Amino acid sequence: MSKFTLISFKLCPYVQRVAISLREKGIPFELVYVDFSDKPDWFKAISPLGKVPLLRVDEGSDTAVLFESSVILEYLEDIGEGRPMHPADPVETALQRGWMEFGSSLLADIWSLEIATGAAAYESAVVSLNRKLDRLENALGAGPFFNGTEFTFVDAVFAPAFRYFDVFDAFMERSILARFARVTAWRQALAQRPSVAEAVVPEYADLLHDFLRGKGAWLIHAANGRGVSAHA
Ligand SMILES: N[C@@H](CCC(=O)N[C@@H](CS)C(=O)NCC(=O)O)C(=O)O
Repeated sequence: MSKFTLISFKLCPYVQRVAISLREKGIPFELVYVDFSDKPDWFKAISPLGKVPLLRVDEGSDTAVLFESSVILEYLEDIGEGRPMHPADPVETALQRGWMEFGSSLLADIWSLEIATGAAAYESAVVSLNRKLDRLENALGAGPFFNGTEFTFVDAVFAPAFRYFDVFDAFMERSILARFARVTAWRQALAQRPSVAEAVVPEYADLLHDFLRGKGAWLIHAANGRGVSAHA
C-alpha cells in the first residue's frame, strides 16, 4: 500500500474534507502543517497553485503530489481502498459531484462573510448564503446524511462548512442555519461523526476566532452587545 501524507493548514476546510474521507475509508496518513504566514520553499516548489491540500503519495521510490481537494477525493475512490464514498448508481454519483461543487460555492460565501469588514458586505454574504441554504434544505431527504444512511463525499464536503457556524453562532442572536430544519439536523449528525470531530486540531475554534479578530471581521465587531443579523 502507498504511504500518504496530507499537507495541510489548520483552518482549511478543503483539507478537512480530505482528512475526513481518509478516515472514513480507514486509510492511514500523516499530517504536515504549513505555516501560511511564512510558506516554506519546499511547499512553494510542490504546490502548483500555492494552496493546500496536497496529498503526497509515496510508493517505493515513486512519489506523486496530488493537488485540488475534489481531485484527491476522486483519486481515493479510484484506488479502491476502504469503503466506497460515492453512491453505486452513476446518476446519483453525478448528482453528488454537483452537490460537492455546491459545497465549495457555499464555502466561498462563508469566506465573504468572514472577511466582511462592514455591514453592506456582511449583509450581502448573508443573502447569498441564505439563498444557497434554502436550495440545500430542499435537496435534503430524511437523513441522517445527504444520501440517507450512508456517509458519502457530500457529507465530507459540507461538514467543514457547517463547522464554521460552531464559532459564528457565538456572535449571533440566532444561527444563520437555524431556520433550515433539515440542514440543522444534518449539521448535528455530521458533528457527531468521529471522522469529522477528528479532522481539526483541538484549538481550531480559538484559531478561527483569532483569524476573525485579525481580519477586523464585521461578524465579531458588530456583534458586541447586540448580535448580528441572520436574516438579511
Ligand atoms: N480549489 C482548492 C481550494 C483550496 C484552497 O483554497 N486552499 C486555501 C486554504 S483553505 C489555500 O491554500 N490558500 C492559499 C493561501 O491562502 O495562500 C481545493 O479544492 O483544493
